Amino acid sequence: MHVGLGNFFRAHQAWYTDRAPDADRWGIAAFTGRSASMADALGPQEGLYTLITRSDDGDAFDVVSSISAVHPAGDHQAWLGYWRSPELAVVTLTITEAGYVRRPDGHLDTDNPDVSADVADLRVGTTTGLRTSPARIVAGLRARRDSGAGPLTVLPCDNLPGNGQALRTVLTDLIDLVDPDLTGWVESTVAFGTTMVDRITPATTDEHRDAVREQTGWTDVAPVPTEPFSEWVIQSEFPAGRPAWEQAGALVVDDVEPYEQRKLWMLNGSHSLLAYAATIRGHQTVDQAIADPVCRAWVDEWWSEAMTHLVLPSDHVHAYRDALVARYENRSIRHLLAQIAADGSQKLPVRILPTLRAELAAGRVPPGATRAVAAWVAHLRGHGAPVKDARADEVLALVEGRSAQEGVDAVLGHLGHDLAGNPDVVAAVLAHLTELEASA
Ligand code: CS2
Repeated sequence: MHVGLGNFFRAHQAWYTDRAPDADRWGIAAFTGRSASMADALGPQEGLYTLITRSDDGDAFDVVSSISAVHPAGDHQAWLGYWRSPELAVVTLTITEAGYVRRPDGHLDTDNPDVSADVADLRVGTTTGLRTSPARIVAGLRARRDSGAGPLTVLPCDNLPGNGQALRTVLTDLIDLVDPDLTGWVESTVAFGTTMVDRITPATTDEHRDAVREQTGWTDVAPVPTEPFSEWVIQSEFPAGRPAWEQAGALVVDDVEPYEQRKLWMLNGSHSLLAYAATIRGHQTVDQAIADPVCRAWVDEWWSEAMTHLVLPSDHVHAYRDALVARYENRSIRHLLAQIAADGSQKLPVRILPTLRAELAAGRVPPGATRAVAAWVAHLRGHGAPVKDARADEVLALVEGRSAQEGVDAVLGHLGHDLAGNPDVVAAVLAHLTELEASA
């Protein structure tokens, strides 16, 4: 089963499952996340869709057939039915960073009105109108325990460090509030895996639908454009089995953290830097930004800082960096910076701040990391890509009606008192902000 039936999942987990040699023994029951429209699009296509793999050499078109059932998130009876089935072995998630409804300390955000409504519903056993993914999963876990359907694996695939533990923390918080008796069963029966996922996957446009029609003759209302590169690194137990993903190219490891840090800091960190800073310079896509020598120098500077703190062998990290440049230069995927800019409140802390803090601990004030923070402040102040954030009210309030200096102080205070209390960091962010806004 999968939660978060978006393009990323369809270019990634669904594709690996389709390519596994035992694919005919598995099917994915896929549920939408926040938007139900993908269920309407894929239902009539029986879950089938075209993956368009785009490189500067041209397009490849493949039909992916691993999705065997498609449901809107609200189809709660179907949801519980799968959890009760002993055939359910793995639940994968792509619910975005915001979908974990975490506070900055990683615990469940119980002040979120959707969370409090879900807590009230779960306490009285009403589960049909649940709003958040953690609450739906708790309802599913309960159904599984009550039906005696046995162990399974929950495998988050979002860009969060330690995503397995991140999910386990919010679920444990929720279970403590609504059904503490469930805790022991979850601990003894459910495996939480941790994964690093990597494939650049833009949103679908009419141009993609037209390309499928022209090149293959099929009408597909929801094809998925993606790049040739793909990586999936998995650390998990699978008490109920899994598709042979490793034979489709996934890497199964004992410790995913070094891969996760490499990808989150180098790829996602530079993505966020460009999403805020390069849009101020008028760029719309990643390929435009990386072709601009000014933006390229910013990215190189950021990479040098982040790479210092990675533990994977240096040749491996350098090869990843070279591959990243080529991936960003891929003009045919038109990856919009405005898409990447969304939910900065959830992304900056995990993509940029670990390197910023590691550099400070080494006695340096890193220009690349402080520029990324400054670019986010500029974005909140109305420059570059528009603000679209699950916590927009909270983060916009940090800068509204305030001077640049006050805005920097407030944003750094929000990101961490250690940062706000460091005059060198405050000065560096303010200097970058002034420079970025002057170029707007
Ligand atoms: C991007 C990611 O939108 C974003 O925040 O940084 O979706 C990125 O494209 C993927 O993680 C690539 O694997």
